Amino acid sequence: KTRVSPTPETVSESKTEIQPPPMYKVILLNDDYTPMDFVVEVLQLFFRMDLEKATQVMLAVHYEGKGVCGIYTADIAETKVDQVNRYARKHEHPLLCTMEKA
Ligand code: TYC
Repeated sequence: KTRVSPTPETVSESKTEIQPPPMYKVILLNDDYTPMDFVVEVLQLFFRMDLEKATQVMLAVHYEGKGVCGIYTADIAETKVDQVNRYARKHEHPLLCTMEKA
């Protein structure tokens, strides 16, 4: 028999089971010391941007103070933040990466 409307159970499930996960913006902060080339390299390495897009995002951060590198689920965003901050420290640059709820 063909159903023409959802049962109450289906309506309830659609509310409790198919909500998208919370998303987080990964943010890059400007500073006075990290070389522009290094920031472009980071954006290419960890956010899969091409040279043109990475340069555009780096300059936006440089002039506006901060910028969004990408939007991810909590686990992926945390991993990106950690990778960028570790990579910056390894190369002795003060570059800071953080996240906030989208
Ligand atoms: N402001 C830095 C400079 O003039 C460049 C820079 C851009 C640093 C973006 C950090 O997130 C950053 N060398």
